Amino acid sequence: APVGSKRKGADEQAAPRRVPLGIQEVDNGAILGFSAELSEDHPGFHDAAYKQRRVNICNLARSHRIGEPIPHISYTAEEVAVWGSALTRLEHLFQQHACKEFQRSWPLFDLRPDAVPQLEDLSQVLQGTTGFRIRPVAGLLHPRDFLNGLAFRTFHSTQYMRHSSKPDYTPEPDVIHEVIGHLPMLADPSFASLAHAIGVASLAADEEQLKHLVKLYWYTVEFGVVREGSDVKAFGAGILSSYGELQHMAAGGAEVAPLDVWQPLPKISYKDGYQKRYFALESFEAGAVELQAYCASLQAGLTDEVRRCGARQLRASPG
Ligand code: TIH
Ligand code: FE2
Repeated sequence: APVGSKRKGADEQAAPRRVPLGIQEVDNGAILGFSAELSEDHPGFHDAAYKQRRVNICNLARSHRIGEPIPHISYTAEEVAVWGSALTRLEHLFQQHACKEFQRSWPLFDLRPDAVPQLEDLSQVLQGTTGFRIRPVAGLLHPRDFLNGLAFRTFHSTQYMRHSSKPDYTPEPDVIHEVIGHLPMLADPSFASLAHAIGVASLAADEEQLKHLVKLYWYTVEFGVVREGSDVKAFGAGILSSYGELQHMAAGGAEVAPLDVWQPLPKISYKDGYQKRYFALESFEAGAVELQAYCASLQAGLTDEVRRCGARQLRASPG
């Protein structure tokens, strides 16, 4: 039987869970990790100035309310240097290793090495393409909250910079990962509708289904690759934002397997470094159809009330 499709017995009551009807009802305050409290193995753990900086930026995100502009951050010279070198080095690899959808959206954001862009400006660009908007967040959300955000065309994004001692790979999301990895893909209409479908499916998913949905999200939106002729190109943000991971992928450092959305996927981990296996879509369009089919199988479980609200959201957004 396909994973995540287990049916509840007629008399087995599902645990009561309040399904958000709009983005205001999605919690962005409950942070699971990668917030201001750095673990002992974090490269910034012994850097007091870095830790204070993380606290300040996380507090700004916590105080943000929907509808207000995203707080402006004055990035330090050191942060700009980390950004600039990541951008310059990654850009050299994109032409050969990023998928065509990514390359098409890339110029829209006009990213430059001499300034870290502000999320508010980027959110405006995004809203003019696919209707997605950015909401700042202090760290890693519960996966249900994060995916629920996508249902309302909202992408939760961190604003802090990775530590300067480890610019090529960080196990946590940071502003480089969000901006360089995620935003160009979210500006692509077919990718955006896929991300939206995952979001709507998450509204309907029970705990078991959510686990599979999170893996599908991870092996596509974060670490997906796609075949273009005889080449394999990256579209996952975790590959595109990391010079180390992108080189690893380009050098064939990991196995590439076809993605079957109905089959179990490997456990995900933030701690094991570069991926050992990437999952490939045969084409972006074909993969999106498969993923949407899985998502639709969950959406069938939505109540009419939530479905109507989702439709209102769709009409309300320009994309
Ligand atoms: N490893 C990525 C990077 O260095 O940019 C960040 C993340 C990807 C997925 C989760 S965190
Ligand atoms: Fe991400």
